[in-house]
Amino acid sequence: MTEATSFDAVVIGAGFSGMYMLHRLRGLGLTARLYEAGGGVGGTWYWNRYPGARCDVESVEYCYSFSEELQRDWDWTERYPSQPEILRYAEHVADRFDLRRDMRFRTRVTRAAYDEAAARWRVETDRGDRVTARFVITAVGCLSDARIPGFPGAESFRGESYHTGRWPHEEVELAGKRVAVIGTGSSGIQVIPVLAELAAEVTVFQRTPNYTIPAWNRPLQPEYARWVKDNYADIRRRMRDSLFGIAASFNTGSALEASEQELREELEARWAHGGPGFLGAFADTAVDPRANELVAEFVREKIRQTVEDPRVAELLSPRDHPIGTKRPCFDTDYYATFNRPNVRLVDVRRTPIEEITAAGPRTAEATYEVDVIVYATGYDALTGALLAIDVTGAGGAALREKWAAGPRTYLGLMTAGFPNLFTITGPGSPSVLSNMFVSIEQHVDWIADCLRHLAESGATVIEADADAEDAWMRHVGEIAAATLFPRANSWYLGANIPGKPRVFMPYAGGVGTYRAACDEIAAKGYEGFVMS
Ligand code: N01
Repeated sequence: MTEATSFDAVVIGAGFSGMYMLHRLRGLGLTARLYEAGGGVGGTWYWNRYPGARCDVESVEYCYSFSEELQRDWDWTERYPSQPEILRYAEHVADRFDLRRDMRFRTRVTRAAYDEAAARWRVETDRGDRVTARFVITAVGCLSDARIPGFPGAESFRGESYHTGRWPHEEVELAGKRVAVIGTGSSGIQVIPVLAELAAEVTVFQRTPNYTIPAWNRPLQPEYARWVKDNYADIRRRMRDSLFGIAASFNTGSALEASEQELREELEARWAHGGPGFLGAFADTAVDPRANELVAEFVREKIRQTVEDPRVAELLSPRDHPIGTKRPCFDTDYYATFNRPNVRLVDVRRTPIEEITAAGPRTAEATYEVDVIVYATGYDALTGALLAIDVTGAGGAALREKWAAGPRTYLGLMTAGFPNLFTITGPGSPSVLSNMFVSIEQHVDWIADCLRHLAESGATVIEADADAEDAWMRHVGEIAAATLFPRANSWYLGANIPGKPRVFMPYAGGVGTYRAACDEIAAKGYEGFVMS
């Protein structure tokens, strides 16, 4: 049988967004082809196999809600799900909904060009596929374009090097080895304590210290899991209406108005509970630098209490950005790891890595001889994976050019000039500021409803209106400007990628508010979109 080359929709990416999108497209009776660069489903969780990789949203909240049977049948085993368990879940979903038959793995979409005359997208892949589709839906992930800084000499290193986001599928032998870890974001903070257990020596190259809150991971108690399942409807509703898509309670009170005792009690209680709820202690920490400093200092005090060497404790203490303005980290034994005799910390803010020699990283002060280099150096976030595809819209306009000064979207769902192209959790939507499952399901459901509306109204093309997009981008910018987010050099702003425009990319108004805006726009006949 010859392969079909014409579809209603092409979906790019087999992570949790692409999988659910494919399922919804089928439910609408549409034909679809899904391309995936990796060798299996799971997206982030297919690639991020580094030791200690674990989600920091609670397992019972980091999963689909669209199928009552699925959420009843699946049993999580830990408070926070490990990467292997999340990958098993992704594979279970693919099997359960028979998704793989429309997927093509190890196939990277290289080009998507809109043919105005035909009102269809022409899609090409690195394996020579040439297909057309009415709609293209990108589900390429927000943190999927792994980046290693261009250190001179990196290729001359005679040991092994790995990026956390491209970790090998085979076991990496670490026993007895000397390991360098470059980067102390979420990935570094998760991998370092585990490497310290496995390897002979770990040298951590830190440029910017991060605030990290204990995760207090533990086995999931069966009674609690049962309670969650019995109360899912209410829990999911709370998550959808929340700021960040999680059920943890976020207080509305002010840190500045709290007495010293109230402040300490609230922070201690949230520290003891662990996880993302810590930042929900006081509402003004996100907007008021003085309130923020009270919480930041509480964390620094914890660091001083944990880390035995005061010099190391000070080096680990963040002072250059308010807490919560970079993606918060959640850890298992991160600070205590620096008390181990086989772990040392190198401050590359003071002495940057000048090159990677055959023996290992060299700073102005020393060459560090190692057997393995682990790059926990992050991603070209939110736009990298999408702009890696040569996307051209109406009139042959290139997306890379349109977004040269920063991404521009309407609701993070579409970008003007690119008809019938949808972006799941695109820039301009809450995406990375939320539990991704909540944002993914909301986007996929919104897109599916929109496609049904198009079919019912006899239209075949939908496009964001340029004025609506401008207004939305202003709104996204205003909300970010009212917070402390712009004060950090974070990947939210593209600050980690040399030359990337400094634009705060996600929508910071919360998933509940955002959902209401999307629903209202749909209810008004897709206001701000043009259909033909
Ligand atoms: O990447 P990052 P990540 N020289 O960009 C350093 C999600 N995630 O992979 O801060 C020296 O945060 C860089 O230093 P600086 C989560 O959303 C989730 O850790 O730029 N250092 C920083 O320390 C997260 O935010 C989970 O000064 C250099 C580090 O590399 C996102 O993914 C787990 C350098 C990069 O940190 C990305 O996290 C993991 C250089 N030239 C990831 N260049 C969970 O759910 C960069 N660095 C648990």
